Amino acid sequence: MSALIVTLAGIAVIGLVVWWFWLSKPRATRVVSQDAIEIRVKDGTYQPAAIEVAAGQALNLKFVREDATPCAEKVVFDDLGITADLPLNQAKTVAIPGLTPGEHEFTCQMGMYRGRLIARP
Ligand SMILES: [Cu+2]
Repeated sequence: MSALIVTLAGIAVIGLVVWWFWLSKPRATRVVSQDAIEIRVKDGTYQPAAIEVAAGQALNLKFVREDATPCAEKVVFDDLGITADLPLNQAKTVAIPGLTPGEHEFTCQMGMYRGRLIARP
C-alpha cells in the first residue's frame, strides 16, 4: 500500500515538473496604447517576454539592456526584418509596424534571449 502511495506521489511530482517547464507560459502583457512599452533585457530573459498587442497597430518597444554580455547586444525580429543594437543601460526605442495576427518572435542574435509579440486581430 505504501509503495502505491510513493508511486502516485512520484507521478504527481513528475506531472508538476512537466507542467512547470513545458506547459506553463508566462502571462502576456497586454498593450493598451501605442506608448512605448518597456522591456528589460537581463538574466537571460526579456521581461516581459510575451507581449500581447492589437494586430495592425504600430507600436514602440523600449528596450533597456542591463546585461553587459555581447549576447544581449542585438535584438532581432526575424520575420519583420528588424534588427536593433541595444546600448547598455540606456533605453532604445524600436518602432514596430502594424503586425499581422499571430505570433512574432524576437531574439538576441544567437537566439538565447527569446520573446514574442502576440498580435490579436
Ligand atoms: Cu544571445
